[in-house]
Amino acid sequence: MGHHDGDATTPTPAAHRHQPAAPSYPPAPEVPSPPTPSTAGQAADNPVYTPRTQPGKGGELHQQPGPDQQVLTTAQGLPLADDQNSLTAGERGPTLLEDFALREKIFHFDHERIPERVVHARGYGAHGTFTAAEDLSDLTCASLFAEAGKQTPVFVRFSTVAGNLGSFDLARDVRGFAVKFYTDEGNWDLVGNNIPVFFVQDAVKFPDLVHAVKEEQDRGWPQAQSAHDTFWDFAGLMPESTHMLLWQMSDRAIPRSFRFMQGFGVHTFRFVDADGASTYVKFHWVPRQGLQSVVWNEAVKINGADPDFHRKDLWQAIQNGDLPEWDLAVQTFDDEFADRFEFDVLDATKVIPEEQVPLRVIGTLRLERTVDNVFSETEQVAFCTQNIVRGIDFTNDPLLQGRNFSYLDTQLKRLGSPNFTQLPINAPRCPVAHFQRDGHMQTGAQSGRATYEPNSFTGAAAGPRADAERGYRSVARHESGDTRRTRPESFADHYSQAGQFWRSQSATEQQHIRMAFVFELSKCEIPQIRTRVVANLRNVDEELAAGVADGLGMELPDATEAHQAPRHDLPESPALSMTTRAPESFAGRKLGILVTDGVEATVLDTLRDTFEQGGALVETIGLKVGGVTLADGTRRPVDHKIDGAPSVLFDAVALLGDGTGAEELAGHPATRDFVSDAFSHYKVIGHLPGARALLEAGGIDGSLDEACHDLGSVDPQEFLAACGALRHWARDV
Ligand code: HDD
Repeated sequence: MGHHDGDATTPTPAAHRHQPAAPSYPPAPEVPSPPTPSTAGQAADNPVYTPRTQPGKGGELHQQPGPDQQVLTTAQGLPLADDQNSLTAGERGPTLLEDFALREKIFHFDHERIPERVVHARGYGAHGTFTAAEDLSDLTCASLFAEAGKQTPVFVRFSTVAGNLGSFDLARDVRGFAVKFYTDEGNWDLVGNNIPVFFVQDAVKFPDLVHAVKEEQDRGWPQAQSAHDTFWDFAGLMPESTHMLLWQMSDRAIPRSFRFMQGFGVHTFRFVDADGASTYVKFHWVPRQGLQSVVWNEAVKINGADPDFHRKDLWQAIQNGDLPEWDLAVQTFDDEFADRFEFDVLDATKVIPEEQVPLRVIGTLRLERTVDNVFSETEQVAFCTQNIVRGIDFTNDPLLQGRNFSYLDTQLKRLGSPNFTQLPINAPRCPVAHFQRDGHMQTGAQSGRATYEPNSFTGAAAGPRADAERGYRSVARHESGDTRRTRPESFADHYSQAGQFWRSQSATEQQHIRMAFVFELSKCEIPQIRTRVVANLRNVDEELAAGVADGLGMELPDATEAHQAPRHDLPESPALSMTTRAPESFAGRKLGILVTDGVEATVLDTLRDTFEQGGALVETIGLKVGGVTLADGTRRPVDHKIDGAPSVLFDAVALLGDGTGAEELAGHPATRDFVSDAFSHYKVIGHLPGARALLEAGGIDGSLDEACHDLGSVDPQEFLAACGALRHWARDV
């Protein structure tokens, strides 16, 4: 007697031979036809369906179904009859191993993830163009700087450092600013940060630094935060990190957007001219949008309200055609300057103040296009500091030398094959000719018989051959000395520039730095860890150390004995303050309009038009996302429901309310937070007389100041101009 697994439907021989003609249950769901391409910004020339394996928007290879490719296939190209049901023995029977389509689909899914980056795991990228400003041949023979107006495609990836791939964007952290230039003589990767100095001087300390800042191994937290014992333990024991700590505690570590931050190559590099003569160079990215950050309390709330705040901001700006730009500027200097400069130019914990060596703008980067596929492009992009081009060379900075090993090594781990250079996002956009062969995932079928050079098979040139004239040549430099493991004395001053940075900040910036130290150290459970950091800070500035000790409620400890006595006479460097590069207008920033029933349509429309014409983004927020009923009885949808769009998501806010509509909205708890947060985050606020209930809900009706504008009497243009200022720091909150 046959055994059936709860199913009496033993297949008849006939059923073995024939698949049922009628579709099985459930049927393939009906789906709407593809959306029509949006006409906004770049999307206009980006049809939803592009032909299979045709170059994409940027020339990369794309595998997308074309309009003629309506049939779903396996990875082998086999058309599928059913993608809703596995192949089973009988209606309720076991799934068959024979189901190759099921196995292929699940097999591929099982292998979708690759290791995330050990640092800078969370990032966001975009394509753009670099345009050279001038012929730089007096300094470098790098082809991308050969003539004014020369354009080079680039891919940029911004990132946080400590957090995992799925962490939030507004962590207090350094931001990565990595740029891949696809030059006509090979790829140049300038892998920088938004802070010009680093925590440690020697690459050998990097794993320790990263272990200290990441989640603690015995508990698995905190995520994407430096505010914990192990980080501050390491920092306190490593006085060379002090300068960087000042930057990290500044508002630069909580940028408003990737678009509003500077970038730095950090190390001293070399420019090399056609004759082999070299000049030292430091690279700076200066945002044309200006510099802007958020305040800490805002950052904490943004992370809850919109953990993707930064990536969304970049995506939205580019989609709207508001293309962000950065000038690439250099500081160049010779050995004579290097010798007389107070610090060692090979020490990555030091800056060269702009007042001492001014910036020279040598080109502009513009981000123009978001990626088609975040994994293929942003995740698989492989930056390597060792990727340099003719005309650029390294220095002996020990941090840089170690990086040159680490990046190549890590790409093999992440991407799994030395052929990662063949991935479209990593492939050079110039001819490539070498005899590297085979390896996992080799995608090129390199032809010919000889796989070495010189050879007798590839013609008279026996090549491709190296070319002493056109090829890359390292700068000839004389090195000597005994092998040793010591840090040079010229790297020994760990505090003087930290003090210079501190003294160069505005009063508001200083206050934020002090508060950040207090916040972070308050999260340390071990008192000695706090004490050691404050003891180090006494070598930076007594007032800072006293303020932090006071904020922590602790006695001021004795100053740490410094290996080299700190100098307190370095002149202030205004360029170190964000205030000297503040945005000039509200362009590129976002106004949130809280709107209720009963508001005049013209008031709403004029405000929106004025801001949009001023280059700003405008979003509306109401009680219900379905919209509000305006005074003339028309319905207007809004972009957000009140609890989904707190004021932390906007640079300035307008409260457009009227009568019972305003009262109804004022009764919502999220409205109270919206208004009171906008005020306590020093934002410019516009309000209609009818919005009184909203001001009252936020508890600010009695505290209105000159940055709170009565939109009943103030012209929208004037309000727009007022919003151009960053924040109303003078506000008493
Ligand atoms: Fe690093 C990633 C920037 C020191 C080892 N680093 C990475 C990224 C940026 C930086 C922007 C992300 C690149 C991307 O978007 O894919 N790193 C810096 C800067 C440093 C620095 C500005 C100091 C001046 N890094 C540094 C040292 C080491 C590393 C000293 C190792 C000895 N960094 C790495 C890495 C990463 C990396 C492990 C992780 C993922 C990757 O490289 O591609 O190799």
